[in-house]
Amino acid sequence: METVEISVQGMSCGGCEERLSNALNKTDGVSTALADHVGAKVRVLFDADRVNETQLRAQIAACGFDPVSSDKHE
Ligand SMILES: [Cu+2]
Repeated sequence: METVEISVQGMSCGGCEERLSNALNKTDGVSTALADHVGAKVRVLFDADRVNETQLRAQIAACGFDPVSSDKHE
């Protein structure tokens, strides 16, 4: 499992957090996604053998949000 924190522009409330978290949680390979509209980021715990960060970013964009440059890996 790998954790990535992706900066996301465009979330303005808890509803946005929920929409993004739910979409990512439904994505194959994602274990847990936690969006934070105040911090403008989403933290995703995922299985790197099944999904990659590019796909996560595409999923974020598909929700109507804007994934910014990658920063933290753990
Ligand atoms: Cu909202």
